[in-house]
Amino acid sequence: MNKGSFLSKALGTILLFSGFTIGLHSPLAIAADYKSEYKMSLVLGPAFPWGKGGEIWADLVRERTSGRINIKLYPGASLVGGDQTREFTSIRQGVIDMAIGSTINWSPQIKELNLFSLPFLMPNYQSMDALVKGDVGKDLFAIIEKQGVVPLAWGENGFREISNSKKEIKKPEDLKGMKFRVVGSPIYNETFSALGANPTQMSWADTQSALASGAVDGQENPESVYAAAKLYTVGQKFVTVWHYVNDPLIFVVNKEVWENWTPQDREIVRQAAIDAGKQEVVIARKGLIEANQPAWKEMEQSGVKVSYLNSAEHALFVNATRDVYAKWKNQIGAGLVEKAEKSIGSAK
Ligand code: X2X
Repeated sequence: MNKGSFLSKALGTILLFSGFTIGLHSPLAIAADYKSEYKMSLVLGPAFPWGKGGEIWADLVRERTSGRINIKLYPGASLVGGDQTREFTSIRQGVIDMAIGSTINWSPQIKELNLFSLPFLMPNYQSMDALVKGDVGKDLFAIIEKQGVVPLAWGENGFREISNSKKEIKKPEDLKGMKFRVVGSPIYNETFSALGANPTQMSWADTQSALASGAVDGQENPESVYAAAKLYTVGQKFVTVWHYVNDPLIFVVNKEVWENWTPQDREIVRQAAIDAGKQEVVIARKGLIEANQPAWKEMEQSGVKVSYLNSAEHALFVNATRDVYAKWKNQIGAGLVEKAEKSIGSAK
């Protein structure tokens, strides 16, 4: 081998090697390990604040990763056949890559999330904020993380108000014998039973037709859900704004999916979740935090009778559900509930 060809071979090897190295570290090579689509599970689609939050999150991630992470929305809990109470298990198992889920739907797997379903725990938005932004929120994220799911940010479904097709509700006796659709955690059955009603557990997917057919008389959901689903068109003409619970939303990613992303991309996804969560909360509270709650005023224009409780009426509902609260305080963990009570007390 002459000197010239040796040099050119050596140069070729160096070029080949450095080219290989560059190739490995280029964004394209990394993207090759990524899925072409990440599946995001949601119960409600972009017509609702919840799904809008999902859309914002997915869009921010796509923009900020230049398309390396491409997320598709699957509303209607369609990845679990509409059974929203199975969503959390499917995220753990990797059937779902990421999700924005309600604490109610995940509480069958994580009992501590029933905290937000304790009747009349949170009197207002300040108490909700105090919980999710404070130590309670941190504790709950640690619990979720231990279950193998990575929590990133909080959003909000909203204060859940009661509606029905029969009559105005102002006191617990008014619920007597009425059939109510409730969501998938036993605490709702117990709360409605304590109020003298006849609760029946049902997924959201089945709820609208059950209301339309009269199989159930009433339901409970935030104003944004009531309005976007036009529940007044399926006979739900009576609403009582009683603020008995508020379900936060949690933005999460499956752990393996998370670990497969570069640290830089993880940070992008986390920050996008935080940004989307903030925007989603603003959308969810629109028309509800202003004086006179214009969102409910608008429903009145659709022929809905919207009722509010004075403090004496409110106290009757609190008293009627006191035993449920006490029982579930222990189930959830008295320590966590006391921390939440304290946090709410100092937020007032
Ligand atoms: O099913 C409901 O009522 C809903 C849409 O609010 C939840 O997923 C908790």
